[in-house]
Amino acid sequence: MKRYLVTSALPYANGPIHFGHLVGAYIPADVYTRHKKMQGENAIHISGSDEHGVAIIMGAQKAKKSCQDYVNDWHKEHKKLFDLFDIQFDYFGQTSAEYHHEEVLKWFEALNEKGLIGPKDTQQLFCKSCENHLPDRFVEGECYECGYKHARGDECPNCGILIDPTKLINPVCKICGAQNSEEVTVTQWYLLQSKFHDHFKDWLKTKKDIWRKTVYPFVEALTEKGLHDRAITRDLDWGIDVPLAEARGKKLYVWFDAPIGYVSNTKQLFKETGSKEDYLKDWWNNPDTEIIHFVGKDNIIFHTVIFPVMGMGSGRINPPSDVPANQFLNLEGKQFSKSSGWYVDIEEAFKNFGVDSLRYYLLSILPETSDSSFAWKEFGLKVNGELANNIGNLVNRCLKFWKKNWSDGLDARFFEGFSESDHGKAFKEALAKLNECLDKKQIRKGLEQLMSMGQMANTFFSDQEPWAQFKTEPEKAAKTIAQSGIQILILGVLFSPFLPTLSGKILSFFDLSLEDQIKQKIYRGDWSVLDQLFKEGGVLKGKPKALVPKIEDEVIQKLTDELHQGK
Ligand code: B3M
Ligand code: ZN
Repeated sequence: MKRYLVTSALPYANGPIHFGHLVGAYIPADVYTRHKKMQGENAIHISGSDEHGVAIIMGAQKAKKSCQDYVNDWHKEHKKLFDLFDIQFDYFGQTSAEYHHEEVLKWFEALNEKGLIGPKDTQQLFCKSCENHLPDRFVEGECYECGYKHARGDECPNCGILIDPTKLINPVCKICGAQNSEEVTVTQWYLLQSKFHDHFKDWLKTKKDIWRKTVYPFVEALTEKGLHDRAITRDLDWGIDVPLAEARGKKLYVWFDAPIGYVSNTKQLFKETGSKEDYLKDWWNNPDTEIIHFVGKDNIIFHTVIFPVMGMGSGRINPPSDVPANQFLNLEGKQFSKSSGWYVDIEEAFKNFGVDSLRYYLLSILPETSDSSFAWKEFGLKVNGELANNIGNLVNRCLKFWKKNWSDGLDARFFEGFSESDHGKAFKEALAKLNECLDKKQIRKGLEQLMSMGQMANTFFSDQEPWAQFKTEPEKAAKTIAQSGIQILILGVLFSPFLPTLSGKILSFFDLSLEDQIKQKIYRGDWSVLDQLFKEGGVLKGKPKALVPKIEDEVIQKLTDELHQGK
């Protein structure tokens, strides 16, 4: 049987999660994994904190904390936020943990044995004022390709090229702020990717028709002329020790160890749950496993080139089946920027609107094919006009009518014949399309498809006019409500990957014991269970109420004003 190993980029444990992160990796990965689980597939979602590297060291210095305390604190923060947003992981670990270090050393040794790691002398910047080596983000300067003033030593955030820090124009030390660096020669160990070029190319070609149009051509163009060897060691005090006597005092580069976190966290999952599964043989090295890395577009190179080379080269794991990278999310067309006040406080947004409305809006603007934009006005319009109108109102109207007129329950016969009815058949066709979208990881389109099913259920309800039927032919009204009720139950199940909280609320109105297996059957379109479920008739629990609170115009206006005033 197939297995689905879903990963989402390990967030750096050095700052808050924002909406861009959520739509870039975590929400899509969450929806996809939940979808696969609902299909009854064997799927796991793995992630964790990325806790090494220069950015962490600088952050800890600024916060006046030890690196370990600093990353532990952010790790907790991130977990809390993911919980608020219903993002579910089978394991969310830490790369500073012992189990991770052990796994990384095995990779280094395997690659070294295969001749894919070797030392080279390189030119590096050294700050003469504070006497520190300045790799990666320890140095900033003008980009020699595009002229952007704040290119970092590892990459230029403007044009996206990987930067050679010694070529930066007017380099500035990020530790002490001095413009007083010199080039020095140091030995670093390299991942000798150039040796792996032909093998890599043969593999990459197999992805041509599978990967997104925003991913494959980009990777192909980037690797056309050959793979570059990449330094995987650094002169730092925080990180994983390089396991070579000649490299004493050096640490492994954060991008070498971080993606291995997917693998070490899988191992740890099985260890902690007492599972007999082997993380390599049964999962990472199993030809039946689909390995899927959800990442933002700035992480494409690492997940489509370097990590696959590390995996294939070491022989420890298979390369990914798919890397569904997402584009960027802006705020009203401009990049989010906390320092200039152009941002949205995510926890406050959660307090104001709750998880369903925010997740709904974020899902509806997922930057799957191009950059997209968050805007408060649109948020209000979509939540009120789509989620509240289409779904919330229908559930409320139908179930209230049911409760009011048949509080002891509706007779079983009214629920019969759903699958064979026109409205049931149309629903099933739509469900097949929804499954197809999600299988292709087109999550935004999948949500649109689900909302169109909501529309169908609305049309059925209004066309039948149960309130009018009730006056003249109460039996007909009973049938309408029962059949609408089934549609609502199905919608409730189908919402579970997208809006798990809303899904739970909808399903909680029905006095039914909906075990996972039953839900999975409904999800897969095996609707014979419906007859089974309603064979004693249909009873409602509790009091139906509005599920999606309307958002007031004044609230949206206030948030928009505050944003533009930079509050
Ligand atoms: N922490 C970069 C980022 O958060 C990095 C991803 C690691 S995935 C192995 O964008
Ligand atoms: Zn300095």
